[in-house]
Amino acid sequence: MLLEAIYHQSKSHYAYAYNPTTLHIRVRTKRNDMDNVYLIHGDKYKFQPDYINTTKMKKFASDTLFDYYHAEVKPPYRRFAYCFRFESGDEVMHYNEVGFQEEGFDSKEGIGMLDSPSGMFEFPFLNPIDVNTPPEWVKDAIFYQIFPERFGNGDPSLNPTNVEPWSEDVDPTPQNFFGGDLQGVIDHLDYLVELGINAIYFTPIFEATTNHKYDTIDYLKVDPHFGDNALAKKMVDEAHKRGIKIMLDAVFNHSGFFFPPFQDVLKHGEKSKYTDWFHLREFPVKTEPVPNYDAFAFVSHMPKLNTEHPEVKAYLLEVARYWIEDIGADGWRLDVANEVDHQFWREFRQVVKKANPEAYILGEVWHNSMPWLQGDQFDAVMNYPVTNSILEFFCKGSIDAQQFMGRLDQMQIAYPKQVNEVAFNLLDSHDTPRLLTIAGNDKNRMKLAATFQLTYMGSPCIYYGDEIGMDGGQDPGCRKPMVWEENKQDKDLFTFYQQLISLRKEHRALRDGSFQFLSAETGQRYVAYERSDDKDRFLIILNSDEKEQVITLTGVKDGAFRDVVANERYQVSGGTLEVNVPALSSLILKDQ
Ligand code: ARE
Repeated sequence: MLLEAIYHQSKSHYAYAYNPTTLHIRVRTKRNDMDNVYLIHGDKYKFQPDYINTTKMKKFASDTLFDYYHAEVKPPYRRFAYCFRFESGDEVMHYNEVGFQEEGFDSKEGIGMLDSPSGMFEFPFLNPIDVNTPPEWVKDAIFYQIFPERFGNGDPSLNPTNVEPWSEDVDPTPQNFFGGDLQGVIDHLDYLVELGINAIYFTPIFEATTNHKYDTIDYLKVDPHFGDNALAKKMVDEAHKRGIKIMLDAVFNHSGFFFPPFQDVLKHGEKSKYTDWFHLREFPVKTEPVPNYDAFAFVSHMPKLNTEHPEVKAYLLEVARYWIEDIGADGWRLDVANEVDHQFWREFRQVVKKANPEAYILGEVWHNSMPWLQGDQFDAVMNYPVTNSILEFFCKGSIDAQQFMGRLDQMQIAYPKQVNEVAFNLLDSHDTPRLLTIAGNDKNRMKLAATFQLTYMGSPCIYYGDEIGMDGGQDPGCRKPMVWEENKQDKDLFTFYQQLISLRKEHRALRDGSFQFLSAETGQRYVAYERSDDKDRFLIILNSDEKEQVITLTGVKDGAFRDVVANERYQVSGGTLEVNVPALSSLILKDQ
């Protein structure tokens, strides 16, 4: 037993409230080290032998070095004291906050380390207000990301000057405009209904100079090239009528160069009443050769806002409230979320959840984000670590099945379960090359990645145009205008997405059912996993290898299954299923 590998931390992603009555407790051990792991628990004010319970923990995740065990408990008095018992061969070890010892409460020496709760780990009290409770609807959401300048041109009278022809043959550049607007989105809402998505994530729609609008001038006004606030309200209402939620982009880390307070600073220097709105280092304020004020990266036209300043805070919090309460948006995606102070986000959450308790707060953080996910700031983050694992396994072939499983399991353990249930699982975005391009233009690889994404937990997001075969490299290449000519759309891909989306919508098991790998072996290029709830059971096998594979799954619960595409019958008996899966293809089996 390798004691050095054992890890637990109370009131963290290793011990958290899943809901107002349930605690989740996790512990880490060396991979394949333990035969059994138990949680020994009781009330912290009555931690006596007769009142102590033992719950067997389940191994629920593994990565290259470690196994992770999990138990769910419902402490009757909402207070909780606990320790662990590990069994490996003849060895037995107990572990509490003080450390390790062999004897437990049943030892001949007496109740040993369990006779007093003083050495125990504790979850002191389960207070409902502290529980991270993301909105329920997000579990069912299938997002579609729209970059508004490039989705549809519904009102040419709003076109910027020198607008390019709406054609995928014209290269998008950092500067050019194609004329997309909000009317263009309204005009195509029925297309999105046909595809099946039920939520839209918009990159910024507020007044700004650039085509991407991340350089805000006025946070309370729709960009005049996109329409006006009344049209935004109409778009939200039209979307809601069709069962589609709307999430907007909050760019609160920085403003644009032409944000009036920043212009005031440029004009009046030290005398400006807005000097504290930014992080200015010296006067006069200079943009060249590098800005002498804090900015997004080194981008001079994006001065960083001082979100600790009461006036800045009041202004931005009113923005946060306005678009949710008055316009009816259902959520905020927070740009450069990890560079804004935590206190600002805490107050932001209060304002947004007051305006609409069901609003979704999604942080743009590309890394492990636990400090923002404790229930007082974000509901979830853009899940780029999962994105990268999916792309590396299915599109690039740079990791094997076992590494893939380990990487995904690491994200399972990294966050509380309720966060993973609403994690924003994208495969590409306006900041990355398109999925088809990452897949080396191999549609089969793209389909495998999308199949995994749409049968995995979390909220999948499809970047506009992926569903009809659009390609494109890194920004700005990934921002071509949407292809609307039917003869140029890849209909096969559209139908593929449509069918998968509808399968996910029909079966809750594919959304927040349990997820269990059945096969993810070292050196292999295929994976198999089971998704199930009390109604349905799916066995999904994805072969990312260039060769056909004969795959034998063992330890599967017996039953009759049908292939959801070809409708062929499969039987699991004696816990075994043998299937032939052609190169670069998938098999989705549903129980009968
Ligand atoms: C423009 C050019 C780029 C050029 C850049 C810098 O297009 O080619 O590299 O300028 O000069 C917006 C526009 C971009 C624009 C940018 C600056 O959409 O087109 O780029 O403004 O004018 C990090 C941040 C993350 C950020 C990404 C891009 O942490 O917040 O970089 N994403 C958001 C939005 C962007 C937006 C901005 C921020 C600014 O989604 O669209 O850009 O408002 C690693 C790091 C991450 C890093 C990630 C990507 O994993 O860990 O921190 O994200 O790579 O680089």
